[in-house]
Amino acid sequence: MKDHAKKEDTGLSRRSLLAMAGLATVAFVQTSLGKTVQMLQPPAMFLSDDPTKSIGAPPGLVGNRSAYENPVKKTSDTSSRTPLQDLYGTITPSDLHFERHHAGMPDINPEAYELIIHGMVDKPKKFSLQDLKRFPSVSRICFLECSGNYRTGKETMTAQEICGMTSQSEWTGVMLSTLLREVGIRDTAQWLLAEGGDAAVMTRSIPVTKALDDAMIVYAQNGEALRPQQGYPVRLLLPGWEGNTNIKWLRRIEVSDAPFMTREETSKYTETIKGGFYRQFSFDMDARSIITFPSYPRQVEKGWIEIQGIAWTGRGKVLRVDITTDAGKTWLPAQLQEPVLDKAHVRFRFLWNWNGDETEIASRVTDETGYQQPFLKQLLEARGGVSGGYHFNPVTFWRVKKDGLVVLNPDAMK
Ligand SMILES: Nc1nc2c(c(=O)[nH]1)N[C@H]1C(S)=C(S)[C@@H](COP(=O)(O)O)O[C@H]1N2
Ligand SMILES: [Mo]
Repeated sequence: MKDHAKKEDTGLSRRSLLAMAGLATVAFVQTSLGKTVQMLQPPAMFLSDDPTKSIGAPPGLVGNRSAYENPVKKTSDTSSRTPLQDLYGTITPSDLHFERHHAGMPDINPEAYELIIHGMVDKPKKFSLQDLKRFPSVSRICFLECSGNYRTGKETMTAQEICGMTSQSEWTGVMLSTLLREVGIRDTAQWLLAEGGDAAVMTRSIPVTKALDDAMIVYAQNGEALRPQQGYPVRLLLPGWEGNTNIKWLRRIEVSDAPFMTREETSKYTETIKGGFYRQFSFDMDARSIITFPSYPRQVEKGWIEIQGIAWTGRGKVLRVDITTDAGKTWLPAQLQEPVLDKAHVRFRFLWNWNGDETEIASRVTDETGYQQPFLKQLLEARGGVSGGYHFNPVTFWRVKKDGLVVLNPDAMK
């Protein structure tokens, strides 16, 4: 009460108090009564309004992020990246989910929406959004990653810039197998075409085995309707498979006995391999991990540091994540946050007592199939010397400089 009364008496404006905060320890403040008051550095309570002394803001129709927090996506004309270094846990807030649009984001009226399933089926059908919601629903947490998720080249790069095209949500919808049974998929069917209703009319061929395994037709994300950026009102979700096969704004599925050889699987989304060959239909996302704390542009102090990051694999579960704090000489297992979900981002933690010497830190994941995240050198060898492109997932080394600044080592050839 005393402090509150004092503030009212002097009539100090919030602005003058805030201005004082940035000045010397002694300040002269003009009050509304014309008195000049000399104050030592004002107590913390004076710098912000004391929240216990007045009624706070009322509840609103939608919540909002604290005005003190400002995680943002990094955008280009055709994509945006999740700020991995600013996040906690494993669920990506929906408004920070990465985006990749080949021809912009369409505006689709859910009332007019239809999904057509036809081809090698007994009863071709059109499903409205309401029709889709009448089928038994399923929810699943999994990551979605663009296969072109790799950037490098300089020290001053954030985790977001390096590999921010991976995000995780809880998705809700209907199993694609349910719909395929509904239309009577024929035994001879081998592939489906999934087609988007955007200006790119994006199409991919999907093997029936995946469609009947864990493919979902999703209409919700993190408890609410799918976001327009993620394919509103309906997208295909293929857990663990490269982002581009997860067709957004899905409008048509055609069942066939052969792949359709669309532009996205002939001129695009193939990888060079040794000997001048190309790899096609590389659907699974390989295991990958990255330390997100500490990472550029953080500066750390000597002593205990909880190294943290995320690891994931499109082939099942993460088995282990190993950490090096001596530039790759020795590796020790990190702790994995339970539950470790299938085809999902997992958070790992590792306690490190930094002695202040310059060093490099890195994480390396092994998945349950035994696959180990490759070092850059191994990947370049396998790809005939070509860096980047699709499915490029090298171990990422951060250099911790003597002054504590953490930067990327862009050419870690360990
Ligand atoms: N219809 C349609 N589907 C699409 C795309 C698109 O441009 N059009 N982009 C694909 C690519 S390349 C990726 S990586 C993912 C990205 O999904 P997101 O924007 O929800 O993160 O959607 C895929 N599905
Ligand atoms: Mo992508």
